[in-house]
Amino acid sequence: MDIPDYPHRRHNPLTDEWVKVSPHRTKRPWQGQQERRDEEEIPSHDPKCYLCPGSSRSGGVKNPDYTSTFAFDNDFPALLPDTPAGEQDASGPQGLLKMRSERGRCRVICFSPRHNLTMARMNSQEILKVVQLWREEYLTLGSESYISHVQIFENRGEVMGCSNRHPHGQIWAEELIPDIPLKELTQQEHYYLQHGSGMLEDYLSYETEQGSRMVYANSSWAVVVPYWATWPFEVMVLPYRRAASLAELTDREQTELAEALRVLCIKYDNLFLTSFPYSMGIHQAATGDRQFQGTHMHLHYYPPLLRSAEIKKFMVGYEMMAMAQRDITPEQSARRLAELPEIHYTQEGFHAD
Ligand code: H2U
Ligand code: ZN
Repeated sequence: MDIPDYPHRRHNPLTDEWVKVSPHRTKRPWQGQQERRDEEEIPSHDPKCYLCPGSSRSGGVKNPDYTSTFAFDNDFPALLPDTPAGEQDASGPQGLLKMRSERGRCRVICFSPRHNLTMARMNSQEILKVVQLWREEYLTLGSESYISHVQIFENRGEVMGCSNRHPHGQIWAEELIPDIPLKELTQQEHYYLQHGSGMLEDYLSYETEQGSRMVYANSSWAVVVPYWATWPFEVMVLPYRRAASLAELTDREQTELAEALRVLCIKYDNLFLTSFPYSMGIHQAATGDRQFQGTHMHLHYYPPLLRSAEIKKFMVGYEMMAMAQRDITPEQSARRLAELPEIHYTQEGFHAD
């Protein structure tokens, strides 16, 4: 019996959760002609956009006339640096109800002064500036004594609830390590203590040799559809060397990360000939006293699209109540992404097969 052809579940060793795979439900999920969706003309500068150079933001602060990247404190931060410390001893029956105050800082980072760009249409040099900014922000925020974790993320596209199309991301730096990174750091440390090597290092060696889930690689980075991927076209971007954080990346690794992200974002746009939505997040070393062994930094990309620019995978019903589920297998997704051209569909020289 060939398990991958039948309904099965796969284990995610980073989170210790399972995902259900139902490959029989979609033999050919990408059959049918794609409609090329040319974006309506979007200006490179929008005076009404609060992220554009020279614009006024809520609260009246004016953005500088920045020419590359730009970071600022979020005007509507979810966390505040000066919240008084406090832990309310568990109350309620058997101490069931717990509460803690939490301090932190929220930042917004603009990837480019150009309102109508996305990473898929930025060049490697421009993307490198974003990588360098992520790294600086991680170092600066992480060096604050009370900050234990720096979450860098990007929420792209209207279907993801992104409020503004200007290319940007966010950073939430906080006192306590959030649940998902904490789980991944703990799982990696357990593996390291048990085996004496990094979980993702070993995993990547296996994937490189095995090949069926590789999307792209250069000499420092790989883009892989994880064996345990949940979202239809989810990928993980990770360095071959077990760098714990952006802080540890060499110049060459930073340059090659920019190139890997450029190619990935182009492939994503080419998949459904649309500006591809996703949530991206960087998982890396915690920045507080508690350090975890075996940490291998990586980026997760979770795109919601399933079959076209309009047809999206919903994580509802069974997924909300029981566990994650997917139809198309990670191997099918990886093959599809790997075969896509590295020239953007709006550029001359693009050929869809
Ligand atoms: P999203 O599009 O990913 O939601 O990010 C936009 C962020 O920008 C959001 O967190 C902030 C919002 O709080 N913002 C400002 O900091 N200043 C503004 O003038 C408007 C929006
Ligand atoms: Zn703008």
